[in-house]
Amino acid sequence: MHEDEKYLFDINGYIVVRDALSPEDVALCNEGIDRHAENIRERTGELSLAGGSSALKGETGRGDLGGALMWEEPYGSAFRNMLVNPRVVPYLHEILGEGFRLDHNLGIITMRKGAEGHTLHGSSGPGFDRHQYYIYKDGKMHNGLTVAAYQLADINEGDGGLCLVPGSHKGNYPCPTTLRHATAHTEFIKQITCKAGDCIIFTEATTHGTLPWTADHDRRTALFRFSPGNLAYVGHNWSEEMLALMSSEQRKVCEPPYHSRLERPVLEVE
Ligand SMILES: O=C(O)CCC(=O)C(=O)O
Repeated sequence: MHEDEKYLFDINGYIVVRDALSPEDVALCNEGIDRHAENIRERTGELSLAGGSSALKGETGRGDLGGALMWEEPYGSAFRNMLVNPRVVPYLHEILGEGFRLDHNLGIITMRKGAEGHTLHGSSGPGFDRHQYYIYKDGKMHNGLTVAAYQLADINEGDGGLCLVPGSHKGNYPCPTTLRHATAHTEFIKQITCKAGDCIIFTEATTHGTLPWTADHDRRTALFRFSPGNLAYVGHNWSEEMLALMSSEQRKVCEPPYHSRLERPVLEVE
């Protein structure tokens, strides 16, 4: 991670890694999603994420699709490879430290035109969240739960999708409800524009959410949540069935949380 990028992550709480996936990878992932599209669950009714906000409401819910790490070939591999993507790993080594681990199961987000947004959330102030945090100490940053969101479709200005409040990972006071609902202070909310193949990395401490989707094409994002090697947010173990599909490098990212001095395996990507 270049010094300029460290500076930008430190002040903003996020960074975009361009061209993390090739156009061929993006096409393969989209083909896999098309083949599993009947399993997309749109979050309507009680599962709505818009929190009653007039600014975030939509005609339908955000789509969630799970299970991609175990899909049939060649689709499962296309997603499993993202765990050890050589463009992205050096950023995760700097942000989370060597030995970082997959914390949540992979979630694919889909949004079709008219899909509602998601209230803004994040874990900076008030109070310290031991699982999701941003600290700068001893000349380096330390992060808890961190997202690597691979974009599988372009996101243009005004399309909606992921939004962040840059700098909010250092917040101390409670985030106003009106900002969480995107009904006030909207000049501080930044929609992140991207090309398919880019990867947005952000700390969960940064206030973030989703703006309603307005584009004619669907949004598609593969969202990985990673923790430092000593930490777990979600308390579950990966199934033997899933681990059997992983390469030895990919399995290093699926280790449980424990101290790095206990011979924790580390990815070789620099
Ligand atoms: O990418 C997005 O739309 C935000 C996702 C998110 O924050 C969440 O699902 O908790």
